[in-house]
Order: sequence, then structure tokens, then C-alpha cells
Amino acid sequence: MRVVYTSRHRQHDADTEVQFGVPGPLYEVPARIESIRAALDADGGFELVDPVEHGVEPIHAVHEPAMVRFLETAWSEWLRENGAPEMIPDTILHPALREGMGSLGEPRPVLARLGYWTWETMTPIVAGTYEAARWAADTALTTVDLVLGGESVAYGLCRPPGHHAPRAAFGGYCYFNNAAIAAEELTRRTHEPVAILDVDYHHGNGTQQIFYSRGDVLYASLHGDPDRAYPYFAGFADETGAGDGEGANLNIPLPEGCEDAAYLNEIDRALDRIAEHGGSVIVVSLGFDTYVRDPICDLALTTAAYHEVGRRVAALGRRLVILQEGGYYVPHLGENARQWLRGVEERSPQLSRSG
Ligand code: Q9C
Ligand code: ZN
Repeated sequence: MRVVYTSRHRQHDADTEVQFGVPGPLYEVPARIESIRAALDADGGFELVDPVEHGVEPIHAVHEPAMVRFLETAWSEWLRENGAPEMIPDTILHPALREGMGSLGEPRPVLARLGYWTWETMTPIVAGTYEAARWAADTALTTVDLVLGGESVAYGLCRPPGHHAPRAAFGGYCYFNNAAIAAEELTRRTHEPVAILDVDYHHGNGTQQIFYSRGDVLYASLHGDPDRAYPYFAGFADETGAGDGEGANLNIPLPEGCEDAAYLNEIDRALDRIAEHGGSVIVVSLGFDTYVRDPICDLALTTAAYHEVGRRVAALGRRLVILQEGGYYVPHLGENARQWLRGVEERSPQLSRSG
């Protein structure tokens, strides 16, 4: 299997996020992707390829250009107006603040613009953030190129991840929505419907928002119930799409502590829905924060489950554009990814440790 990877992701390297009101170490670190790369190298069955630049146009096809421009210029403005080591907002535009007063254009001070384009305090901008986020989108687009070029499956080691970013905001460790950019590119180039399967622990609120009123792009997600889990404000089972998109959104919220057997039953529900949707390519938003040892999540999947999920997804017989999202237990991240991909290829699990 070809794996799209660039070391440029390391340029996005912040130290601090504010979680539960407390500044602490950021979980979304460069070592995550390096752990996966090392495990795939050691396996011997994977070939790393560099991403190719695709320009900003496929990003503008999904995201508000003014937000893209903000991310491009934010750090240099921050250095001029401020000087703190990373950009974290202290003022965020809550819709109720201007209720009944009409909408507000983008403000001028860089700190105000930051609170205009994000909704939370866990997604800092540092010097290399924009560059790395552009390469993550290029990684996703190059993965699409490989699959449209004839590969039955390809894997993009996107970092930073993407699925929390809606059309006109960023957050949840995400800046550009790599999976949405890939899905949009697929619909434009194939003129076919596309399905997105999101198995990250968190609901992909950004991906859901981008395609919510489109019937040609199915979004199906299994995730921690937003009744207790980030991003809290989307991911409920009764969100089924709007307008032309009615019925093309499937949310499967999961209980705390959900284990392999129950999870696999729910995966089958998502796969049944995807099988009913047209098109020959599936985009997978692949996260390993469902793992039993993940430090910020509360499901209980083992490494063995990842092999089986990969196997079942591939058994649909569609081509797969697999893109990396979350997963924060760095010591086992590479092994979990390796097993998922071995499952896709119907290679034996080779389990070396139990989850
Ligand atoms: N207090 C991805 O997995 N932290 N993003 C939530 C709640 C932010 C996760 C903690 C989680 C973002 C791609
Ligand atoms: Zn996640």
C-alpha cells in the first residue's frame, strides 16, 4: 500500500492547549505521525510517497477564503501586535452576543480575528501551522490522486488532522478539513457520489457541516456521544441532513466504555448505509482515539478490533482514500494503524501485544 507522508508536518509544533480551563501540554504532537511511520516502515509492506502541491483552489472549494487568508497571515501579525509564544484566543464570538443586531464582518485586531475564526482554546497557531496545514491538505489530495490513478487503496498521513473544521472556522486540533477537501475533489473529478466514514472517537462536526445539505456526499460517523464528549454541539443521532442532504448524514453516538463486540455491530450499521449510497470511492477519517488506552477519550477498543474494522471496510469492495485524524496514545498508535491497514489488505493480524 502507498502511504503519503511528509516530514513537513513537524513544523506545526505547539506546546500548550487550554483544556478544562487549565493550560497543559498539547496532545496533538508530531510524534503521533512519526509513530505511525515507524510502524509501517518496520512492517515492510508499505511504500512512502511525498505529497504533491495542489495549490489553494481545492481548499477554497470547501473553506471560506477569508479564513484561509487569516491562517496564512495570522502568525506574522501576531508577532507584530503581540508576542506570546502561541496564539490562543481569549475572546470568542458567541452568536448570542450580536443576537438581533446583524452579523459582524471580520474584525481588525489579530486577537479579535482569532476569536472570530475559532470556537475554542485547544487549537493554537504557531509559526509553522499554516505551512503544515497546507501540506496536510496536499497529503489528502495526493491520496486521492493515487486512488483515481488506479490504486484500490491509499493512506494519507495527514497532520494536523481536519474533521472538526467546518467551512468557516477552525478548532479541535484541525485547521483545514482534509477529508472534506478530498471528498469534494472526488465528486468533482468522478461526477459520482462519495461516502465518508468517520471512525475517529470524536464526531467530525466540520465534515458534517460542510456536506449537511448535500445528497451526493454521505457522512457516516461513530463517536463518543456528544451528550458527554467533545465537540458537544453536534453528533446527535437525530441529525440526518437537511434539504437535498436529508438522509445523507448518519450519526452513531456510543456509550462510555464501549468495547470491541458492541463497536463492531455499530460499524456494520454504518457500512450497510454506505453500501446503499452510490459511488466507487469511500473516504475514511481514521482515528485511533477510540483505543482503550487513549489519554483523552473513553471507549475501550483493542488493537485486534482495528484489524477487523479495516477488514470489514475493505469488504465493501469500494476503493479507499484513508486519511489520518486523531489518536493520542502515541506508544501504540503505529501498531494500531498498521493492523487497521493489514486488515484492509486481508493480511494476517500479527498481533504482538494485547490492547
Ligand atoms: N475537554 C481530533 O481527535 N480536546 N481532535 C477535547 C475535552 C479536544 C480532538 C477535550 C479534542 C479534539 C482530531
Ligand atoms: Zn478525535
